[in-house]
Amino acid sequence: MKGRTNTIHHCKKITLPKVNNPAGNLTSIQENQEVPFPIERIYYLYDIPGGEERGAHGHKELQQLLVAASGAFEVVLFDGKEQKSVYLNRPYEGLLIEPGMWRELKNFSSGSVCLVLASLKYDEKDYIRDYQEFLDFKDL
Ligand code: T46
Repeated sequence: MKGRTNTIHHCKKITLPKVNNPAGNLTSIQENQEVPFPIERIYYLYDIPGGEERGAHGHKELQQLLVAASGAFEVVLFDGKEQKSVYLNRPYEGLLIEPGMWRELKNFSSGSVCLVLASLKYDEKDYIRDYQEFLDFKDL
């Protein structure tokens, strides 16, 4: 299971295609092209009250692309040993998160929308919501 051995260095910010138009820009995302996985699910976080944080869990198998479709927010990734913080504030950039990352989402700007493309359907069994269990999963 790759989630056990993945590190934060397997997660990266990517630039998505942007079609510029004076009438408004457009970005498209295609499975197995801009995202390296089949897209099984799309969901989005919105109406996030100021000061709220989301996440604080890991996934065993799930791959995701996070996009700040509107506004901005910070994603902090931990692999159990190292951590990095990624700021998303452009609708043509995405953060690829590989399985086996503890993540925390914070500092949401007012009106921000976090769009998520996911490789699997929703399954609570894929979640690790306890940090010690996460470290055990990572064999740390
Ligand atoms: C992640 C971050 C960025 C569903 O019923 N279906 C779904 O597809 C999802 C994602 C969640 N839910 C339910 C499960 C909980 O009862 O919605 C509730 C809130 O989910 P959660 O507390 O996991 O929400 P976040 O914002 O902390 O995390 C979500 C995703 O779960 C997670 O994969 O990486 O967004």
